[in-house]
Order: sequence, then structure tokens, then C-alpha cells
Amino acid sequence: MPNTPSSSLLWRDVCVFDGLQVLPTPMAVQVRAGRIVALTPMAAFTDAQAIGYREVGCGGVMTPGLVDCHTHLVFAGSRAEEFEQRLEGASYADIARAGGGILSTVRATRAASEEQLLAQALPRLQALLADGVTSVEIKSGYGLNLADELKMLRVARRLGETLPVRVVTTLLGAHALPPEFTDDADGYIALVCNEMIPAAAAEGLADAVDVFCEHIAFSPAQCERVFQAAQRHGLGIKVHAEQLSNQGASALGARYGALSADHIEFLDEAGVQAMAAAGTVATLLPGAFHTLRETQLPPIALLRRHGVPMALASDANPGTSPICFPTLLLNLACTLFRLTPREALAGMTAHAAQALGLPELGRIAVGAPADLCLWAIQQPAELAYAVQPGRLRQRVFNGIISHPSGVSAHEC
Ligand code: DI6
Ligand code: FE
Repeated sequence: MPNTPSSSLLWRDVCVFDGLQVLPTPMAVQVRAGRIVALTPMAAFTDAQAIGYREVGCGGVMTPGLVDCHTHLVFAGSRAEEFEQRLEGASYADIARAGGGILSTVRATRAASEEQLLAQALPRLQALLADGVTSVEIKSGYGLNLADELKMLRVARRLGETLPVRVVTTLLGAHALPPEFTDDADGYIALVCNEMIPAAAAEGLADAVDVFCEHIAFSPAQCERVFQAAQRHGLGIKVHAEQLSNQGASALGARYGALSADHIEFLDEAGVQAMAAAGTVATLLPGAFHTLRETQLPPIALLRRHGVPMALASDANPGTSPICFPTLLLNLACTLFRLTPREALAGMTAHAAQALGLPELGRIAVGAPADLCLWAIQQPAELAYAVQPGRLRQRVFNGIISHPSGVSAHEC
């Protein structure tokens, strides 16, 4: 029987992590027309309820489809040489100031065609999907001129048309100062505000706007102008904040109702309080922390104390997080930041969806879109505990089983 969005599917006897917590008893999960329509404890599930449903699995752990809410998946070239320079002692900031780092990826990305960028990004996105991702945010930020930023966003949109995944796009024009604007950062910010944001909004190419607020990138005052332009065009706001130093960027973002402040290793308590008051999500990026051999830990205890939701994302990018392995990031969040496995899983499901402004995603709840993962493990914590590819038994996107491809059921 073909598996279509209208299929009625049933899983029995699964251990459910619902996006926030592990449900206490084994469950039956039912999906119809792309939505979750019933979630029933096995002890209460009757054969009559199964009528009209095709049973496609039983046993194992079911989680929401993973949500990777911060990636830079579209880029050309490699930064393996820079990796070696850093191992020999050069800092990320040193390399950036010398015209390497982000700007070296900008040169390669500008030179690449849309087709080439698509071809290079596809295997990265496929790796995310093979490890359970059903929604992904993709940023621009390696074009740094109007045409190349829009080119990147078009590639991101095309990725979502090519593979069974929901793609959310973010314009990161204010990522680094391009060489054409050396000594004229304000002039470049004017280009971002007056040309890039209006064009991306008019063409429906961006869902949100992001900035890199840092001493090697843009000042809080410059980022504020970008936030104002984003607001004028009805786009969401995100911020690369407090990654290398405390600039007050998280609190600034919170004042503009930012969906999330990301990285935040150098965030202080005032910033945490501002985020709590505004409902801004804290996105933790342990892949960048690990790759840069960072030692300043994000203020996890303060975030917990003030009730700021913590999302967790790959930050997949060629410089600071060349990692397309979501369940490894669950592990790194626990080992490096001491998140609990439950917090890490919520960070890549319900809280990541909140960081994208799409709160109905990342949940296993009646009425939610049927984006689901069935894992060949006994308990949800194993996803964070062990680092092991290949545990994804089924991936369901919008009610359609799309992994493993061509297989629509397994034996119980
Ligand atoms: N912070 C990061 O970690 C990425 N961007 C940013 O603002 C790194 C991007 C890169 O190095 O290519
Ligand atoms: Fe990033």
C-alpha cells in the first residue's frame, strides 16, 4: 500500500518522549492525514481503536522529529586548513582579522553557482535527516552582498523542495564585514537594512533575520538597526550573541522580542533575566564550543533558575562546527554543558521549535503535525548517552514514512 499523507498509521507499545518529558507508560500512537490523532496508554488501547489503521511499528522509543534550529548548511569550500592553524595556536578571532575564517567561505560561496551550492549542501542535509531531523533552519551569511545572500536563501528553499524536511530560512547578512566595505561597517549595515532585508522579505526568501554581534563582527548599535529593519518587514529576529565576549546582545535581542539568542557562553545574569522576561529561547551550540576548544561555559544554572527554555542545535558550518550529527550534539550538550538527557532532547525538539517560532512542532501531542522518529533503543536517554549512528528505525515527516527509504513497516 503506498504511504501517502492520508495514510492512517499506528505504532504500538512505544516509549514516548513527547518533546518535554518521557511519558510514564508504553503508548499507542495514531496518525491520520499528516497529524497525530491519538496517543493512548497501551493498557487502555483496544483492538476497536486500531480498525482502519495500518500498524507500522511496535516497541522502541518514539520522539518528535528532531528540529535543528541553527545551521549554516549552505556554503562552498572547506576550512580544514584553518582547523590545523587553530590546532597550532591561532585563535578564531586572529584568523578572522587576517581575512580568513568566515571571509574565506564567502569567497568560495560567491564563486559557486546555485546548482553547486545545492549539490554541496545536499549530503549535509541528508546526514541530518538520517539522524532524525524533520525541520531545519538554514542561514545565509556567506554571500554578504545582495545577489549572493539571496542566492544562498534560494538554495536553502530548494533544499526543502528536494528532500522531505521542513526548511526555515534566516537572512544573516550581518555575519561579517565584506571586503568591499572595509572601514565602512555602517555603510554595510545600511545595505543589509535597506536592500537585503526588503528584497528577502518581498521574495518570501527569509523567515527571520540574524546578526553576529561581536567585537570581530557588528556592534550592538549596528545590530539594533538590523532588528528595526526586520521588524518593519515582519521578520523574526535571532542573534548570535555572547559567543566570544559579553556585548549585551542577548538583552538587546530580547528588547526586540527575539525568538532566540544563540551561543551565549559569555551571557550574564542581567541578560538571562531579560531573556526570561521576553520569552527569548537560549540556543546552545556545543558543536562550536567543542570545535573552538572553548572553556567559558554558557550559564546553564542561571538559565534553569530563571526558566529560560534551552534549545540545542548543530550550528553546522565550515568554521566552528563542521558537524552534521544531531545525536552527537545531544551527547556533547550533556558531557560539555551537563544538560540532563531530558533537557538535551527537549532542546532539540520542543524548545528548538519554540526558537523557530513554530511551537506546534517538536511535540508528540494530539493535533500536532506527524513528524516523528522511531529509534531502536530502550529508553530516550540512550540517544544522548551513546554516540552511535544508525539507530533511527523510522522517520516520519508530515505523516509519511520517509526513512528508511522504500521501507514502510518493520516486523514487531
Ligand atoms: N558564529 C559561529 O560560530 C559561526 N558564525 C558565527 O557568527 C561560524 C561561521 C564560520 O566560521 O564560518
Ligand atoms: Fe551560527
